[in-house]
Amino acid sequence: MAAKNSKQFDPVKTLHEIEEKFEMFQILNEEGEIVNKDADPKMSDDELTELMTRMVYTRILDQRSISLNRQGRLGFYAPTAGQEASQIASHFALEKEDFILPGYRDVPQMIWHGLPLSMAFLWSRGHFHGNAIPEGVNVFPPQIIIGAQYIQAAGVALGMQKRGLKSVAMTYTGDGGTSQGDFYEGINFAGAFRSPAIFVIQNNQYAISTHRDVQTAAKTLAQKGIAAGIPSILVDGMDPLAVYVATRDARERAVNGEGPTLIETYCYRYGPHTMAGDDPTRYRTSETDSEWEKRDPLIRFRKYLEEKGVWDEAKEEVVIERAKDEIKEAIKLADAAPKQKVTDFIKIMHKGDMPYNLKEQFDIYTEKESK
Ligand SMILES: Cc1ncc(C[n+]2csc(CCOP(=O)(O)OP(=O)(O)O)c2C)c(N)n1
Repeated sequence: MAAKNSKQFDPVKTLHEIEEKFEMFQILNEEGEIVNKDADPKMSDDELTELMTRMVYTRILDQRSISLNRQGRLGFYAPTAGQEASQIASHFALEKEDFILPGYRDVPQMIWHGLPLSMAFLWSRGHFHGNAIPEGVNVFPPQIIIGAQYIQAAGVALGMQKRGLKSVAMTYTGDGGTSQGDFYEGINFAGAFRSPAIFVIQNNQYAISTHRDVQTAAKTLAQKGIAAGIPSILVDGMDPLAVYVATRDARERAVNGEGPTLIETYCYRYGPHTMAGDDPTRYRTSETDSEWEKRDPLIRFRKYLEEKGVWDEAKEEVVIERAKDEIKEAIKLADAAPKQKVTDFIKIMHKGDMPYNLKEQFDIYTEKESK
């Protein structure tokens, strides 16, 4: 028979009490109504318009990227539709001097942080020019190793802290990423140093085909931050206003020396995991898909903005056309990039005298490429 818990401490009760505290933070409901007036960020009409513009643009970019991939004109691509509030509204709270450490699905945030779209396309094609991030664009190349960016973000944030900068390092992973050791090491390190990091978990509920519920016994992913001693919040990841406010507040705390924050955005990806061939109908039902589509961040934000009189169909059409034109231009630029050569790759990766074995390969490729 299990021993009785002492009167002073009941670990089961403590667990339940902590888990119950993680209520979903929401400001804008599915109908586009403000349901949490106290938390309304009261953004200006221009800010609201800009945020909607970026989300619409990003949805078009997703649609075009999927077509370009199918035509063989893009390489690796991880669809983003459904995650616009989690991605774009969190980024909207950042400043240019902040650093982003993205995962492979976070290309939109990189673009809104200043990465030229043509470079994102080159990255997708595996062209090394896509990783030569321009000076002043504070983004890391998208991380493929699940969770690794969490440790790197803790390091970047510590560097900022040591330099006395008033900026933050923000990183993103998925629900699956929170099962990795790197996730725990990253949040623990940032917590211990109270460094200015913002850790976002985009909980789209699936790590490829594996549901979040079989990855962890934790009721929420946000509560994982508590063990690291850092403020943590569960947010409706389909609500751009709630995601924006959670990130804005996290940034404010970070630059005021109050340390890191963990944000779980509860959301959904409409498309497949990547364009490499997984079939979501094998692990999700069309009923669940349509339930989530009703919570769409663009639909609720559009309703809210139309009601306020700051958005209409004509405005949206202008954004859609602009996005299509810019995507066309960016693909042309990517097509015009010089073919990558092994010798260039070696030159970029190696500074100074080459060891003999590398030199041997360099000479072989110099010869091959001259033909
Ligand atoms: C360390 C590591 N293990 C496994 C993989 C293979 N892998 C690629 S994506 C993925 C699922 C990640 O899911 P999640 O973190 O929820 O992010 P999402 O793709 O949903 O955005 C896995 C296991 C990898 N890239 N890196």
